[in-house]
Amino acid sequence: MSDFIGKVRALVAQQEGFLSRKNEPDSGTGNGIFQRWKNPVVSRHHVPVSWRYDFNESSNPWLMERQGINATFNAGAIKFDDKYLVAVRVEGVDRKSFFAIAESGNGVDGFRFWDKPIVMPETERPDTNVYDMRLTRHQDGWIYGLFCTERKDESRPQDISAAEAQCGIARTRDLRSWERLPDLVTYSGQQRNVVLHPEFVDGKYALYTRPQDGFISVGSGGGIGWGLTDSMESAEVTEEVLVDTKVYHTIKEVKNGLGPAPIKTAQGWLHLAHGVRNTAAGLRYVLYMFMTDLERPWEVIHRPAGHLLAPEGGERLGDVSNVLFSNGWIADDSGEVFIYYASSDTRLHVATSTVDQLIDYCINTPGDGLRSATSVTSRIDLIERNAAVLRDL
Ligand code: M1P
Repeated sequence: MSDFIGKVRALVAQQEGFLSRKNEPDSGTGNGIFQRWKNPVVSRHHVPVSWRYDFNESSNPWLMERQGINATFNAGAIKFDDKYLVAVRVEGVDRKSFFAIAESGNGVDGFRFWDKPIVMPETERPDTNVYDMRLTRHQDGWIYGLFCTERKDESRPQDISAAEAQCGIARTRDLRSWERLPDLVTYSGQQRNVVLHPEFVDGKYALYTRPQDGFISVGSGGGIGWGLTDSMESAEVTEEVLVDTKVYHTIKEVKNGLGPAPIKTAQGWLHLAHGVRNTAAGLRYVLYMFMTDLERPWEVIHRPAGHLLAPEGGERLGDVSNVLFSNGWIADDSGEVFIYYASSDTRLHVATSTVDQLIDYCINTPGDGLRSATSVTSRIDLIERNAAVLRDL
């Protein structure tokens, strides 16, 4: 065996060892609502070495990593053929993102990428960058992937950084071959974080939107929107109503956006979203929940105050620090819920919970009274109810 082949073997074996690592619950983080798991479930080290190195000695005598990977984050998720699949946003060192499916047998470890990234067809107007796919298994029988398509804002040719975000749409039956459909048409300037509701509403497809004036700033865009379209083959939302608005001095003061498609329960739809506020250290992204009415999914019925998950420890650091973002979760038939969340635009984690716990969290967590005084009243109420229990201990 040549020295070169020996090095290739060592690379493959090293990665195999890494991929075989078992994950375990992070014992310090249980709070009765969810359980974080210790290791990220997908990191750039999970990306197959054959996607990064050239294994030909004559073209790559130094065995250099020719096409590095920068990050693996913001993944859509779905249970498919009894496996837990995540449609990962893989970002190369060239800053271009693409989608790739990683699969696990138990949802918490052993994630392995399929043999190749997804080949996402383009429209007549090619995407510069695609990312953050939300997967929805729709009542019509298709699996839809809705994602952000980013292109240069041609109306501002002098500004190199001027970008435009819109909602790209594709569908599949097997997650391997994808049919690209025309981008969503809305009458807001830009769109990101668009999510397809899994069921027809009044015989139409229903979309959660996030209207925004600019690429980063939502401007007059007031929050998470809702609109209907007759078809996904030429999707057009003519009217957006607000489901969950941004609110002064809350975790979603600057902007918010829906995460994955909602989970249907007997008590209503469970929603996971991200809320953003500004700080002296930059934007802070946290995850929060709310529930909407079963028949009228655009009407919020429970809105617990504050965040469900916020960046902790190593999660705080990465390419875009102080960010948690989620666009994928899986609810098993058993009621267990796997929340896939990314930290700081760098790596993907999992936290587990159950549908019952998340419903209880949404229904019984006090809402935000929007003033310090109301927060104190609510906390004193809790302290006084607990005092009786503590007395009898
Ligand atoms: O960098 C944090 C996130 O910023 C954007 O989300 P939003 O449009 O809600 O601000 C997206 O680019 C997302 O991918 C990214 O994680």
